[in-house]
Amino acid sequence: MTVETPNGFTLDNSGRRIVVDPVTRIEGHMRIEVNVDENNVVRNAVSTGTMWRGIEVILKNRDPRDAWAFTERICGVCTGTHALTSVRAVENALGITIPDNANSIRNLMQLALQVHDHVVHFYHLHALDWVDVVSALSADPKATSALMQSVSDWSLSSPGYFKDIQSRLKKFVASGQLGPFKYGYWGNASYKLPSEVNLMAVAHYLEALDFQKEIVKIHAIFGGKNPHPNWLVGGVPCPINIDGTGAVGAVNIERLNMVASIIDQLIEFNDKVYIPDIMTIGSYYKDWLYGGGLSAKSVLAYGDVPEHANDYSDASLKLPGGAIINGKFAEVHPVNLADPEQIQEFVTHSWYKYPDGSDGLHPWDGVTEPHFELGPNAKGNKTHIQQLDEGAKYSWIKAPRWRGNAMEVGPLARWIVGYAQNKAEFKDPVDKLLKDLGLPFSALFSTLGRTAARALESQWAGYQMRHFHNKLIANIKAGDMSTANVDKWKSETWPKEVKGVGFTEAPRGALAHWIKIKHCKIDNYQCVVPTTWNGSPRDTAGNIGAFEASLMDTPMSDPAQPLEILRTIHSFDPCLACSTHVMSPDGQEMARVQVR
Ligand code: NFE
Ligand code: MG
Repeated sequence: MTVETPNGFTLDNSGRRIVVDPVTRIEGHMRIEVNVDENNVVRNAVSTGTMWRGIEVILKNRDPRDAWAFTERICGVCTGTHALTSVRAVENALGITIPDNANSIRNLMQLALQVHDHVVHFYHLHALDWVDVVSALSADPKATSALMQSVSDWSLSSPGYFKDIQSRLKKFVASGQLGPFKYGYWGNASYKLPSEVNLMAVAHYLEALDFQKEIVKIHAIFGGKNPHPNWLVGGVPCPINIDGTGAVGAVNIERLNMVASIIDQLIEFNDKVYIPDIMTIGSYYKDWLYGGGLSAKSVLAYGDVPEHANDYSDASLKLPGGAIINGKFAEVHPVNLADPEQIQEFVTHSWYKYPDGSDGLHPWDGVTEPHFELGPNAKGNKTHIQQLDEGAKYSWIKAPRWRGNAMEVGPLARWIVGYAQNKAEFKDPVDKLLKDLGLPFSALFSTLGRTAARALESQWAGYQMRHFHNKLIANIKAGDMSTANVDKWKSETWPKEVKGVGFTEAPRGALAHWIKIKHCKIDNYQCVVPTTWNGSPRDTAGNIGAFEASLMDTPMSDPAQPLEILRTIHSFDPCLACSTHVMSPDGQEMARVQVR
């Protein structure tokens, strides 16, 4: 049957159905189903979150000042970002301000997360969709060294170094215990890199694995630990004690110098490894420009990284906010999260129930009531679902919409918004990257574009970290040691009923929490997270979500090896732990790949 969606896609579910479950190298549990035509081109796509957690429900009646610690446990990957969003929501509700130092430290922590998450995503969750590890075994280490030295002056580039890496890889393969490399589709025709590029990328996979643990020390310095650093309503929970005396764990000059050194290292890694790898690998996949989906139509960002403490206006936010709909890039709409007309969540195709008569609900009035049922056309039984029924409820992810539109969020969305607003710091690197690769502007709206935007953002974030570190030092030198305002901590001063919203740009995209406080307790708490936007199922009107849209019209070289599906879905860096935050009670049996 063929269906036209309101957001401009033609869905045809008459061809062969292919099920990928679970999708691996992501956080959480997800399943993708597609129908392919006789040429193995995707003509219908169904994306579903297969777990339920219920954090929003757990928060009811708790102290709003504790909400950050619960919401932070939504995820250990985008660690800290839910806590930051939560303290901002409570501060917004209660009119609490934070000191300048706290703003710089929060930005340093959030930007450190961006770099850590983007580096780990590219090398450890996504690169193997493009890089054939087995092919690296046949590379010439000398030629690999020459290649590396032609693209970067990174110090780890000698023939001996690559020979060593290759020997380690050979031993690993000979042991038969392939670990994370076990289920790759090695040798698939969609892998296009010469052996030397594969070996270079494998070396960087290992280097990034080592390096990522350095980045998170920034969280440990300011927040006590990682994952799940500590946060505080009204500031940050770390005193500054510059001469090293006083409180145990206080931030002193030695710690601040360590942060500066990690920032220098991550800037160098971005400049000399991550960006050159994107350019080198990208140059072999210039023809693979699928997966654009909603990016060319409707993108959304809330903005983040305030230059000035307590100023969340567009003028202060260094990451841009705005909404673009139906490909009209000349018009970037302002986003108001408090406006019930703008953001609504739909559950027509999600395993939840709304009170009678309601359709889309604004998060302040949001309801999280699980309601698992399979549609009449789902095939299989309760323990082994062979096929979901996308005409009915089919996901634990709700369907958020901006003015009724399905939106893509994430690094690419942010960079498109910045580009559309003519901001040089976003426009120039995109133009340069496209020019260097010899690609047209339209190439940005693709799986590759999404992956490249993330790398550009990692680079951008490193320089912003240097800026906020300098700002922090200057402020301390000027005599300001304050890191928290606790003047409004006395709940007797709070209004009886009040509500607030806090937002951030998490690594995967726009994130907001809405809170309603009644008699000093949480009355309602709703999180709408990046993967809820991107991984959303159909809504009441029939609009498909960003993951689903991105898979449409993609040709597959071998549907029994759904590498193309993984490439595109991984380019969003999905996190189902975040998006469902709320498993099938029966626990569905998980097949790796089923092709019928
Ligand atoms: Ni669990 Fe998260 C991010 C949030 S979800 S990773 O980034 O918020 O998409
Ligand atoms: Mg939610």
